[in-house]
Amino acid sequence: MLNRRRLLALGAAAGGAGAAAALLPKGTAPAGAVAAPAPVATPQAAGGGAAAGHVGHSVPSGFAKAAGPAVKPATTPFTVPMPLAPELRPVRSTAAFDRYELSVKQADVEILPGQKTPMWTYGGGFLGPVIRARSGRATQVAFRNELPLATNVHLHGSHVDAANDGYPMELIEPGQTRTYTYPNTQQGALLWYHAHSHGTDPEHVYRGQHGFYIVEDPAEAALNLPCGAFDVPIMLRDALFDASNNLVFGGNPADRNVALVNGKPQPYFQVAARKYRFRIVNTATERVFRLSLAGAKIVQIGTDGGLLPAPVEKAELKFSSGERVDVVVDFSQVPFGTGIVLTDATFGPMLRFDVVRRAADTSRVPARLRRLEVLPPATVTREVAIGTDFSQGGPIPVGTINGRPFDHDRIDMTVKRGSTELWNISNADGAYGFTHNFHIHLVQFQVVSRNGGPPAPEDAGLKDTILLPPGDVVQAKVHFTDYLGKYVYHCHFLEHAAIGMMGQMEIVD
Ligand SMILES: [Cu+2]
Repeated sequence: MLNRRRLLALGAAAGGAGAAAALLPKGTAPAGAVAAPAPVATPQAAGGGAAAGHVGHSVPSGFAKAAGPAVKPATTPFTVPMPLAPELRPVRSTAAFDRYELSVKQADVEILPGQKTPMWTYGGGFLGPVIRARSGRATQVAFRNELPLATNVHLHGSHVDAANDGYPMELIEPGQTRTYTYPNTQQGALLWYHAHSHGTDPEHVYRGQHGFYIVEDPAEAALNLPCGAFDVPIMLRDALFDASNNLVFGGNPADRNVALVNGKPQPYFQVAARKYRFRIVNTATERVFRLSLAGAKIVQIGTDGGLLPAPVEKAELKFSSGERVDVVVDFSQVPFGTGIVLTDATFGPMLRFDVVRRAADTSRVPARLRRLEVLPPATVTREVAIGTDFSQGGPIPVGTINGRPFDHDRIDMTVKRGSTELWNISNADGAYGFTHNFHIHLVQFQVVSRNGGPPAPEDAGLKDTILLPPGDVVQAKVHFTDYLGKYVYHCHFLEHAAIGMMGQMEIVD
């Protein structure tokens, strides 16, 4: 045991970005887990047999090809345009809501130039289509599961009743349709929808179950930020391919060697010499992006839960799986014909903006964007420690919160409706060097402190997911306003949540 721990700690110290990967030496699913007829495996360590009965489906022959050994695809940078996500149109609009329909289905998607990659998609494309909601007006989204596997949908960042939150044990069986209703009572923000089936969601998200959901609100519209064609959602993630262009799942997420920008490796994006708003979401299952831009300034205007109180110029955007950054880039001072490159600290060049034309620009970035609500005083303080337990001795460690893996039959904390709480959220894996992050369903919280000092720059505003480097402690103020019921909180490195790094609260009167 000690040897194992020591080895892992050493590996973590030496491995840098590979540190978290050491946590899952065999991956959460064996290599080739999608190869027919092998079952889609779920970690046995997931806690309480939580996933039993919901996973272990056999993948029908021909549904997904077995992946061969991973390769590094040879692509030429900046030769393909960055695609834009399509917008989903409502099938019906009433006085009360807009109804959307979307299929979850396998499709061959072009990621690498001229090649097809089988994926599990929303609507057939790499990017789940943009669902555009208005604050104060409900949406219904009917998801029809055309996969031969059970799945479900969580709208990440949404403030929604428990029955519509995509609880990890509530699945949509193959051939079934489930309609989720979202009230959109929150302020404008980029949310995203994705699979949240316990134990299997790392694979579902990795294979393509991720899409954009934008809440717009009138106060935000009145600010006159860049809008329309100049308000561009961008999805960043990673991938690993075999020689036949299949996605390779399993193994070490840190080994995924291709970064994808709206589903393409190193695309270009032609822009006018004016301001653009880019709403960026990290949909990688386990990844921290650190982006910088040479040649123009990045001004961050928003984060997970919507606009910041004021714009902030950033030299680097640092955000982990599930987090969003909302930025404005002004290309008006960039000479025509110039390409400026968005670069990630790990992957290097990600995306080139090519300034190719003029365009009128009456948009602005006001000095004040949105007042941050002052939350009531907290009446409860909780400790929430995220960790890894190797004591079971199996091939895969157990992920824990406060020492225990997820058990859907256990309520880990009972929260009083209307209360405000302080959560001391700590990464207890400092000795192993594992990075985690932390996502709370239902709420947008405010970071009070990090490691006893002021919040980090990336903690500002309304957050639903925060990065937790090894040993970090974040104090967050969380206000529970209206909904009752069971909600989960978890590490949003999905491979970690799948092995148990998840807990649940019940909100009661
Ligand atoms: Cu984690």
